[in-house]
Amino acid sequence: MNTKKKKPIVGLVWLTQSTSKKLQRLLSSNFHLGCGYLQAFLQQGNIESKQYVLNSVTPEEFARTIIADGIKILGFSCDDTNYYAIRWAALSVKALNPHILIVVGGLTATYSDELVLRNCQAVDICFRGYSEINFLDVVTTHLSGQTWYDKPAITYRKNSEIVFNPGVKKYAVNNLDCFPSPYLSGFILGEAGIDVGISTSRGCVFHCTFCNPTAMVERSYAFHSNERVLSEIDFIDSALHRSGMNGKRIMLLNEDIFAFYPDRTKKLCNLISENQPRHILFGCETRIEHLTEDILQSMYSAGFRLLKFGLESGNPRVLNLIKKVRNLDGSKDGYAAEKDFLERIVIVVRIAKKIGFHVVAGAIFGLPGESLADAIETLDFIRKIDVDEYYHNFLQIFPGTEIFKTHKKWGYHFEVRKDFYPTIYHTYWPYPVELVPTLQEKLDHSFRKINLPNEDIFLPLIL
Ligand code: B12
Ligand code: SF4
Repeated sequence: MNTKKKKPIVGLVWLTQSTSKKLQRLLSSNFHLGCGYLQAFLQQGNIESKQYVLNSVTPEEFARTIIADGIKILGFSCDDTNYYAIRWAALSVKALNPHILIVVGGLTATYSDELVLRNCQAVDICFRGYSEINFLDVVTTHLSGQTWYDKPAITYRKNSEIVFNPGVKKYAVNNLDCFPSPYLSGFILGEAGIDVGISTSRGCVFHCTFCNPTAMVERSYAFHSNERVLSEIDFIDSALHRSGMNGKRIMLLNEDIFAFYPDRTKKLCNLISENQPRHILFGCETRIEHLTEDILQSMYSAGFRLLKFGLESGNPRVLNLIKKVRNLDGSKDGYAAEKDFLERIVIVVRIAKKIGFHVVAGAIFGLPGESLADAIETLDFIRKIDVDEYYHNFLQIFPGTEIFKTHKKWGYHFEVRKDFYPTIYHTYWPYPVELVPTLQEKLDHSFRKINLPNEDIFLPLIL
């Protein structure tokens, strides 16, 4: 039997925001869960791939590494904050070898496909949506010397025209296990799992007008099986144990609404409790309004300590305008559902804190229909519910969202930034959001040490 490992033919890169000054043009990258999923699926088609983890290299050094490795197809995971760096890297690679096929995937490739292809001649294809199946299809077709022009859910340049091939973005519900695990397939090291995190589900069924991940899957939701989740946790925990790690750290679940389906949450948490990991505690982002004491207890017993939720606003009218709670006009019933949502938040935060969770709320300012007074009402609400920490963002309008289409009606203005740095789009808000004060005492501090009874935990980077 020939046990020699084949050389990778596909390279995947997730460039992280550079900490260097813009003009230094240095590239760094890290393991990316989505790229790990792509690798694991490529392996099923006998395609070898490599994920590049880099630290402050120049685009030219990066390009030389790619060429030296003999990579034939190079894929970048693209969000609005790393596109400028992808352009440096892609142009450098094409300058050394114009025959390497360069593709981008992820949210920005999905929604800013035309903009990316017009702006950067070095990018050949944008993959739209979750891409395991489509990527393998294009890769095998390309490597066999055939044309991929008719493949679904891609956008590409043909001569000077941009061609948009329609395609299904949804995946079969409850069938996420058809995508093999990046960990169990050996593409992300077990020890790295504590920083990279795992994903037990994909998608979200809500209609928040500012959110593009939910639009990417047409508001559907799918799970991995409990068995698969337990195997990944065990794999990561064993690797941490072998590495000699002491104590426990929080690992984040990389999904939008982990605890949304109570029966599933409870069952999964009970199974984790039966076989407690030695080194892993969990943090998740989720909607919390439906959580009961019973479910929160199950989560805590399983090792969940960090509970993060998007409040967005403490004002019922604004909550209705952004469709956080429902996709109906709330003015007809005096915003009853939104008021109920806020009341539930008060109750659930109280219970979660009593149980021992570290509770973090996220707010967004500059929301449609919001005034400075409404923003201050949100801060008052956050103070009232007494979360452990909060963070706030100013609304950034992303393509693919409802607000991207209706922004003029609400008095927003946005532009594509010159040089696309540090993000592609910049939003200008209808009121001066910089006047929104901060609750200094409750600011979110990534990596801050938190004190939980009998435990000593460092929070990982939180979104
Ligand atoms: C986990 C996560 C992180 C982790 C990443 C951990 C890791 N190492 O993998 C951490 C915490 C580090 C992180 C950081 C940031 N994140 Co983040 N993150 C997420 C989150 C919650 C889940 C992503 C995930 O793992 N999904 C599961 C995997 C399987 O799916 P996936 O990554 O989408 O990949 C699939 C497809 O997109 C596609 N695909 C992706 N890449 C590629 C590449 C190729 C070549 C192809 C063909 C296909 C393809 O195929 C993949 C497999 O199906 C998303 C929310 C979301 N639902 O997407 C936000 C999200 C992507 N993050 C976001 C942001 C803003 C950030 C930060 C900029 C935050 C900040 N201010 O610092 C940073 C910096 C990112 C950077 N480039 O430096 C935004 C992006 C907004 C936008 N529209 O661009 C999101 C959507 C959250 C939000 N709702 O605002 N993030
Ligand atoms: S903001 Fe959260 S709840 Fe709203 S649609 Fe996006 S993922 Fe779903």
